[in-house]
Amino acid sequence: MTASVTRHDWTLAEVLELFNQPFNDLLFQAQTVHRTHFDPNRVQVSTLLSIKTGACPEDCKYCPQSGHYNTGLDKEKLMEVEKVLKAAADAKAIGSTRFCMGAAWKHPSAKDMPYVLKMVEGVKALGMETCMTLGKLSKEQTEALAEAGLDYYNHNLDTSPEFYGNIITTRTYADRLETLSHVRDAGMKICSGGILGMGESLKDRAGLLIQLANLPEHPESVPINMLVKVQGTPLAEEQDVDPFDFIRMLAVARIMMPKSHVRLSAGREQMNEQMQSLAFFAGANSIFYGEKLLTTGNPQADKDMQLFARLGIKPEEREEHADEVHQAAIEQALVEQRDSKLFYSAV
Ligand code: SAM
Ligand code: DTB
Ligand code: SF4
Repeated sequence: MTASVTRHDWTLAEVLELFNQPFNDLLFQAQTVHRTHFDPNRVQVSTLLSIKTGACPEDCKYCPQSGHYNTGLDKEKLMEVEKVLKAAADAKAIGSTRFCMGAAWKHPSAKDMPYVLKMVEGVKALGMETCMTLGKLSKEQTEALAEAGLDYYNHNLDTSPEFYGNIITTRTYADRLETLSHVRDAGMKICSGGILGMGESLKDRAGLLIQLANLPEHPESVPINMLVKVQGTPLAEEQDVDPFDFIRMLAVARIMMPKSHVRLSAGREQMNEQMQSLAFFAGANSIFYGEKLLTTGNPQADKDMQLFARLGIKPEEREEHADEVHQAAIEQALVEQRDSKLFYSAV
């Protein structure tokens, strides 16, 4: 197989073969593909904000925001536009280039759409890339978001079609595919991936990647989440994913979707730095940056900058100004690292 070919006809047998290679062979192949299309020392950084939290009518078994489970989460109605723009400006100031706004909705309502559109316009005006994840979209809503300047829409397939019904019963797989096709038709970029650690089999992991890679165009962004186990959700007691199996998933995603950004997404707080560096070697080249995901924790920004500095990784740029901000953040992190003698922590 040629390392850099973009394909849309993956079969289960082929993908299982990729997964079942010896670990070193898989990582070498993934890193080779990665280097064909990307600077291996650049990682894209996005920041998340929950613009409407909790009381979601959907029953996704992994999700702390579902109204079906009692997770003790503080519910919040749609945030004011000004507050969202302030959070975006803060994210930009620490060097994030993309701002992702998430709402715990089945779908946006007609009443909420004007506010959501203003958020897109405002974040765009700050010079950041915009991303939203608001649930199912109608064709008209998708077009309005594209017109307002939305760059990316995040809508995860989450798992294979076969396993999906064990996790979500209130929204179908076909609904999700339909939303993704509206997003494409409106000319926006797609961010779509899934979660590991929900009790799925290797076949289901392969099945998810096949669904994503066999779309007419690969999603530009593929978030691979490690389940964040939240008390009160039905998946709170699921078994941990073997760290090497998680790395294998990233590597296979990299090989199957060679030109997509693969995001080392939720769950980084539960990963040590060695595992994260292996994830970057496997071809992950995007992270969520900032101390909170939507409702759960994420590593502190300065910790991430220190890790980047130690690995010689630079945040991916989108404009001149961001360059200066990132450089300053990296220099600051290096100083802090020296001060805390982190260089010697491995001995
Ligand atoms: N409500 C919208 C929807 O589901 O389309 C948008 C927000 S939802 C929280 C976005 C994605 O976050 C989900 O599709 C899922 O993949 C991921 N997610 C949610 N809870 C998670 C958890 N506990 N651990 C890992 N990923 C999670
Ligand atoms: C994605 O794939 N992961 C992000 C984003 N897309 C919206 C969300 C992760 C959520 C983790 C649980 C929480 O913080 O609520
Ligand atoms: Fe609602 Fe999204 Fe959570 Fe599902 S993942 S319960 S749709 S917020």
